[in-house]
Amino acid sequence: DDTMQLVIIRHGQSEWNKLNLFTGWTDVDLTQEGRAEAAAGGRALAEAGFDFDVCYTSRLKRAIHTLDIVLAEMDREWLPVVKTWKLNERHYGALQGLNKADAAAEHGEEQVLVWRRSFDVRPPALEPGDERDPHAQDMYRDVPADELPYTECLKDCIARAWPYFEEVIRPQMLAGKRVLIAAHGNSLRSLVMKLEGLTPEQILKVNIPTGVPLVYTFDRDLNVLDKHYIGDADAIAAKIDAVADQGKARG
Ligand code: DG2
Repeated sequence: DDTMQLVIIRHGQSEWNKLNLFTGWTDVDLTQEGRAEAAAGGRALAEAGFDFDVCYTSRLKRAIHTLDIVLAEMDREWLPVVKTWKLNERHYGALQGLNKADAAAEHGEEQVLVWRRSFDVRPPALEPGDERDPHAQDMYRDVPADELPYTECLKDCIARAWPYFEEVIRPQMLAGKRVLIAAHGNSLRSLVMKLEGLTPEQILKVNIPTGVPLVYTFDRDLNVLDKHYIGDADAIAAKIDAVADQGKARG
């Protein structure tokens, strides 16, 4: 077989997804519903006959725990897992902790759409020394200070996530390894944009549902031959719409 497969999955619902807060690099855990979504995703992969050789995730616990749950459902806890900050969620800057619907009521839905989905407009940055500053966190103490962000647009997220994919993950795929990536809405949109060759206008409309495996099949040159979510189409469409609607003002 001359094709290569890649499965990507966004973490299940997090505590801040549930509260509808901009999350970014805030290290919140999964909710009970999020753990159930991850388990359902793992069961669906096992039932569809998927298997993996190596897994990648971010340094954030909502993605790590999702991967743990998926692998447990597949009886594959023993697989190698690489945790990298390069697959962290896009840093949401000073928006982290704000409610998305409140932000839409205050600044307008258009502005919130720009913050959430524009390709190259950065959200307002954290001030150095802010308690949310990743430079002050143990979990990034090995990362060169000038690589750690105070805010990121999608373009910035691509600038770290895509080279990681090209230099670390793609060679594994070319060597015949079956790869699973558990990450985040925007770090996965970064990969999707590059894998599918989307324009900024096209990626603007892409929303990734929580806890649903997305399967890509490629030829050896990484051209996409097939792409499909595993699960009930209507339920997945509803989840995608719910993500898009998080930036609407209430009522
Ligand atoms: C969400 C994505 O990230 O939010 O940072 O708030 O995937 O880790 O829950 P995730 C966040 P949107 O860009 O969809 O608002």
